[in-house]
Amino acid sequence: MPLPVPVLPEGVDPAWLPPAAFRAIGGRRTLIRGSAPLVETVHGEVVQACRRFGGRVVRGAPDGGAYDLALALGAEGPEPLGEEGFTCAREGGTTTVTASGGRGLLYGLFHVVRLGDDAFRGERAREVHRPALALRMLDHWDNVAVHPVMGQVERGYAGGSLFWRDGSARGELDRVRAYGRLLAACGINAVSVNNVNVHAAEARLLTDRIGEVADIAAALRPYGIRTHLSVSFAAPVTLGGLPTADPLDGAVRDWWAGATRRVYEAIPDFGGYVVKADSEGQPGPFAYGRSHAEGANLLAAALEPFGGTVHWRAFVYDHRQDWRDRTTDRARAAYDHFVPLDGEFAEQAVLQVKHGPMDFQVREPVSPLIGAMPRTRLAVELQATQEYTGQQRHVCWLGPMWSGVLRFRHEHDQSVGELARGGLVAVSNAGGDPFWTGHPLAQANLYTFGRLAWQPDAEPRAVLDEWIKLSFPAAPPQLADGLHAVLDGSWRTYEKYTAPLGVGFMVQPGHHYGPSVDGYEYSPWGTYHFADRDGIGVDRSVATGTGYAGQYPKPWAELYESPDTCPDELLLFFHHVPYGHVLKSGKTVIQHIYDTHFEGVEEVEEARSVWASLAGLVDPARHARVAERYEEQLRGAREWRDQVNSYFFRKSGVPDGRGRRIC
Ligand code: GCV
Repeated sequence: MPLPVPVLPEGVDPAWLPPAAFRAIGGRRTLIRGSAPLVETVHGEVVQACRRFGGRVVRGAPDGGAYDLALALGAEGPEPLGEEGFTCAREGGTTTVTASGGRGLLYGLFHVVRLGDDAFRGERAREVHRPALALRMLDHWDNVAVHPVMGQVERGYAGGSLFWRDGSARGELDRVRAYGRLLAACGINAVSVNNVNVHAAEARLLTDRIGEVADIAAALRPYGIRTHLSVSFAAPVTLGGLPTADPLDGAVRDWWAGATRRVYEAIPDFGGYVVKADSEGQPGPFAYGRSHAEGANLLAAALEPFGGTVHWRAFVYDHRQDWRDRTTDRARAAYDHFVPLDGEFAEQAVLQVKHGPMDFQVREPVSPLIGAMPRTRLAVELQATQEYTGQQRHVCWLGPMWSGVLRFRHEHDQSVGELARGGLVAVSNAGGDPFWTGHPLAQANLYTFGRLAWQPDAEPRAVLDEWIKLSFPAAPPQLADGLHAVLDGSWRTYEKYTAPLGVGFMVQPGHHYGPSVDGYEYSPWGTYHFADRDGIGVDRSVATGTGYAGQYPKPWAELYESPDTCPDELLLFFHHVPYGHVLKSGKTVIQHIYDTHFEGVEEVEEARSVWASLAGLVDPARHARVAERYEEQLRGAREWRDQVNSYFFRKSGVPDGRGRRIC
């Protein structure tokens, strides 16, 4: 039986799957062969498209006619396709997609949707498509109950949670299924449904509330998405009533084994656990004098009989640092904690590493940990939710930043995309907002994440092009050009008007929106810029600083070690330099700060007017929402410019070389 396509609630945006995206398929004759649960999903998709556009679908044995499209589960070809791969070819007027698993066939269908009419033109040589990374996951930082400070979704800028509301399951399972459909269409195959900061209500999802998670899993399953859960390391104590959560304690091991068995009884294809331990106040193995490998292996052992995985986060650092202590460097922490444990993690344990050493700033170097644990499965974590990049009030398309991270090569000529054997993860930017992501243009980040997780060396601009074509199927060239104009360079624009040259933070403490140059300067969180009257930046060299630069292999360690060779965009992350230091661009640091902040605001003004010119080419509600957010972005960018420029003018006493007014 074909599975009906989920119906979106009135007013909810179809994002990159508007009905018109299926026009090319829907008007043709399609044959679907094979039997597996996800084939019913594929069948349902094609049936709906044909109903809308007048085509025909035949299931099972061919009826003797000719077909424009054949979607078939079949025997493997010369190369293994696995559960998720597919082939696509066109010969004799038929486009054929074959796969050996239902997920592969679903991804093949969405491939044809992306190709549109091109899928049905001329001949196409057989192509094999397989995801580079087996796990492509979104982590939701959704709270079950509304947290007094963080709200329903920690760092959420897209309305409430898709899953939870005021302590209960939200229960809108068709919407969850529609979410799964969008995710499958860009290649995402796993979702963790609750915050890594596990509060009391979330903790119980593991035990007596597992049925609520099972309902979500059932809604996501038809689109090939596996469900994961964030759990608390202290669960044996807080939920199990044991006196300890010591990972080497037999009763603790038994408790996790039993709890995990019950999870799999409820959700047979459950993906596994996500754990934030000994991090920002979350409990962990340090309390028992145990290592993080011992902690992770405890959960890995519980999951192992069922094929599940524990994603153990490497975000471990001292958040109660004394700002006077210049020897402690937060950037060093993950490497210092975890590199000595390389080779000690069980096979079912994946170490999940943030892409940079600090915390999702607009510019950071790639974490040195990613290249330093060859005997450990690593997953790389990105942040689609725009905590530090404009909170979905500012346009900031992160494709170029993520692509730069994934293409970065540590050593042995392996890129980050290749080293991420445990998968690519993003903190989700989606929620209950009718546009899913608060800012309608932030949908592009979610889509780009999925496509880069499938193919980490994909050209981000080509991915953006796909998103534009799918989301706006009838887009005249003027709209596509306009969308590129406002999105392509938006990350660099954001960087220009915020913290300069890789130094990071300078945000309002707590909520992290808007400028506060000294907001974190005397704080325990370890996030400093050390600006004084002579200069700015953090000396992380081996010779005179914290030694962080030495955590990289050559050539990076040498390149970052000296201000003469360090790339401009990371200069202040690695070095404390005088305001008069001349960058490779030929400008002094202080003039660079002034210039980029003026330019950043001008670029937002320009983008705002490009967007205004697109009125009439996009639907009025979307146009109005984006236009309104541009007003806020421009206000915010001016505030950033004026606070940052004034601060450095007052510190340095150096006037702007171009004589512009600095407040
Ligand atoms: C979920 C940053 C964020 C926190 C987040 C943390 C993490 O510190 O500000 O909200 O907590 O990262 O990644 O665990």
